[in-house]
Amino acid sequence: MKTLLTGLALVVLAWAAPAAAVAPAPELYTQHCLSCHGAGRLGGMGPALLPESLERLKRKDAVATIRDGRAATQMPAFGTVLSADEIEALADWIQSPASPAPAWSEADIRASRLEPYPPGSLPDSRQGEVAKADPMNLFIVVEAGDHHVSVLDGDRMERIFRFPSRYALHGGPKFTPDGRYVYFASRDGWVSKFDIWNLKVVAEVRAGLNTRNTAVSSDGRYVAVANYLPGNLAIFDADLRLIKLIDGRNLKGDARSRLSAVYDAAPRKSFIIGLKDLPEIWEVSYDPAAQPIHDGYVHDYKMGEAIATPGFLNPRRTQLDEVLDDFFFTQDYTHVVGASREGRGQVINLDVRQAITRLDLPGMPHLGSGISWLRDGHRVVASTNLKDARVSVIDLQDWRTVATIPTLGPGFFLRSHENSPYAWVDSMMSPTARDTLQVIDKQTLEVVARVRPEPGKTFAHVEFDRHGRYLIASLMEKDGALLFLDARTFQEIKRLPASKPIGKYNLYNKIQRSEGTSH
Ligand code: DHE
Repeated sequence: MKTLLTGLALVVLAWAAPAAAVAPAPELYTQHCLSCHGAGRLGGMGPALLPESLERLKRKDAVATIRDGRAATQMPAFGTVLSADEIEALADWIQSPASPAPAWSEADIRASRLEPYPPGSLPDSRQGEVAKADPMNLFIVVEAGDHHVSVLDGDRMERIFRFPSRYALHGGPKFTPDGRYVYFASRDGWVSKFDIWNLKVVAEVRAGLNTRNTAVSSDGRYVAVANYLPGNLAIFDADLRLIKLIDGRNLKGDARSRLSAVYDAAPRKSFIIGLKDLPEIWEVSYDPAAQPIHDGYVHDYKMGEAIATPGFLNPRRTQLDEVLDDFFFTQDYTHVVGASREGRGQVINLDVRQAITRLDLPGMPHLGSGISWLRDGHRVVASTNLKDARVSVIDLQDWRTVATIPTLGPGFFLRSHENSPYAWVDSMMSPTARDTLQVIDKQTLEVVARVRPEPGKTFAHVEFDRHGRYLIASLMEKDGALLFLDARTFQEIKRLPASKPIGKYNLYNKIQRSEGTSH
């Protein structure tokens, strides 16, 4: 009887014990996260923690990051400081909309600007290791594993410099025409201007809270940044001083859009801008002689001298019948070959400002990584597919699909060079074939080789050297590598260790707008 009573008492005691209190997530944030991730979750030393910034992070990974921290970063482990319930509460909270809604005004942009090396403070000639290299055969490499950028001497196949970048750079870095400066955009909106001749970050600005990419005008005078949050296009001068913000609104001003990307259309002296939520494509001229445009739009951002010439730095809109946000441009930039979110393709003529034909492209073409070349006297464009194991090849004269090349899996990037008979495609969207690059003969349109250096490890994104003699491909792993492959024999020549190298960018190919790479 005594034992039974004791047992009952224990049960009652256990039932009555209060559950450990879970502090509200906003309080936990203020106490543990704010010093690095910033007020309003807008980011600071650490990245922004807004749903828009965390779209790519699965909830279970957010929980694991808070609990275990992140190796090789400043993010500590909170597993011993916070309870499991508190960690769950924080993970939920950072993935819910911030209140008040995050804002990033002109004043915020201007106040964020940093200029460690003002114009004129560094030598106007190439210094140190850069002076010894062919300046046009340098490569810039974005290493996402530990958020660094490397500079490679393409002739010696050596890394000559490595520096920490902003958190999560994305998209192609963009070069000035003389090859001295390169601009990087981070997903959190930071744009950094790097002086390649002096190996120094010379200016930075936070252009938005969630940024897609950046473009540099072909005269090197303007830098345009496409933002998701807030949905706008920010235009800067070459030293990253804000000139103008163009809001992602339609003509009537009653609908808004995020901007999906901005590209430089050098032959047109303009930027072309894709909209994520509106069926429009914009062209913003940076030619001071641009004709006035009377589109009825209220241009309410009247800053600086940019509006002195109407039409100049103001959007010219082409209305579409559906939203397009992934593009390939013909070499003269007259035509945009675009795909909708559902993968439907169409061709838009930027001069007549309308769609001229639809494309027969199944699956989800990734036209943004399209490349072109001459085949039997016809210029063709090839595109990978994000859903299907195929590369589509389209004739740019009659817009017919001339071939569908079967691949091992859905691919992301396609690359070649004027001096190479081959195009290289990955299958990085495939769980089983992401470790293999395939080599396509540009004339027969057949896969002629497969390169699989490390089974099971993601192997993707290729960039040729300026002469087309070799190419560099990424082993996209935390302890990854840059593999130098002979362009004719496909054999490995050399390997450099790298921390999840993503994109590689050859100065010459980018500045000359090689037909085999993106620009
Ligand atoms: Fe990218 C370029 C959009 C996911 C690596 N990516 C681009 C560009 C756009 C874009 C619009 C062109 C920018 C330019 O040239 O200035 N990317 C998107 C997406 O919408 C998508 C599918 C989803 C997203 O989260 O944004 C996406 N991209 C990725 C990745 O997951 C990749 C593989 C790894 C990463 O860094 O996030 C990735 N994107 C890249 C790279 C380029 C790029 C390496 C530049 C390619 C080049 O050679 O120029």
